[in-house]
Amino acid sequence: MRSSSVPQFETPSFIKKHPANPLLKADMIPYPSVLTFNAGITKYNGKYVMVFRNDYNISPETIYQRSGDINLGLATSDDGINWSVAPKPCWEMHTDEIIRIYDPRLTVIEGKCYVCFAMDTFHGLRGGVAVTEDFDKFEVLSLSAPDNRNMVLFPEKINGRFLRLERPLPVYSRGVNQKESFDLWGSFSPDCRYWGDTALVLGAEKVPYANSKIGPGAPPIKTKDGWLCTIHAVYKVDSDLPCWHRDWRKVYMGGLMLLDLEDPTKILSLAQKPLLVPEEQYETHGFRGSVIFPGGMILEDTGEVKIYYGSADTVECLATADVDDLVRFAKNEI
Ligand code: BMA
Repeated sequence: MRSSSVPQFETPSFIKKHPANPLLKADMIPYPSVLTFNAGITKYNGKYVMVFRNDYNISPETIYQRSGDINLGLATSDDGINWSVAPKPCWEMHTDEIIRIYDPRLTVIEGKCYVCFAMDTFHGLRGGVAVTEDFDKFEVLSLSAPDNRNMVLFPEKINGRFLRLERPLPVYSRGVNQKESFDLWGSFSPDCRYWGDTALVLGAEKVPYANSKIGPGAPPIKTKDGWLCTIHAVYKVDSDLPCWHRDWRKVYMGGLMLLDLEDPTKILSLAQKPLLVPEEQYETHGFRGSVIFPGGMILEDTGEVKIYYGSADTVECLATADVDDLVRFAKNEI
């Protein structure tokens, strides 16, 4: 929800929000489903593949307490626009310690599909990396210490090592007014199991359209000018309500930056304006109004880039743009 205290951000005109939006919604899911959003999308074995977050077992009374169950659903497509949903969810984790996994991100590296995911546990939020070859069996390779999540993997190794972007949530070390000012970090790994050489990539204070936390968006795509990398950025509208409160007021926007090809923990350029702003009805109204959460980005041979995003924590949507426009926008040339 917008208020007069929110600066009037707008999506740049070279971005086209797809007329078929939302591409995925609960009534397309052949098993219990209330919210279907924050999907990871990639191309794998000639098809578009989507693994989406499916919230179920929630009622209007409990929905705002985030107390429902979540499984991950699978959908495939020949064109990236029309999706067929598999008859059953593909993955769910629930144990005495694990509450749920959610917000998958897909990256194909050397023929295998890696899935980054967030995990709520009774002892904190963890970020996980798993690998699959059939979207039926998932091998968990690593789980972070709490609190961390929003992980995304680069689609190729950097100097022989995997690189992931991530968003730790350091609360204890932040002052009261800053306690949601979380930043975007990067870590390297030889095998996706052991992570290190962790470096700060982007501090939230550097993002002009965020006054709160930021985090990685979709797995980056490679261009000749650098790695194009989306982020999510949060603008808080004067309210002290916790984010799970029914009357919370935060705007989640998509942003864009260009990272160095040799060392992607270095930013070449950060777009000073947001890339995706919630404006359409399906973005401003839903379980959480005014949320755009990018999770998938595909560069087509034509130069078109498909950017998939969770919308209002309720449905999954698509925006498209030309790769050259995206690069120019990241460089603040348009
Ligand atoms: C983040 C995560 C996402 C969600 C977003 C907006 O903190 O919980 O899953 O889409 O908030 O509610």
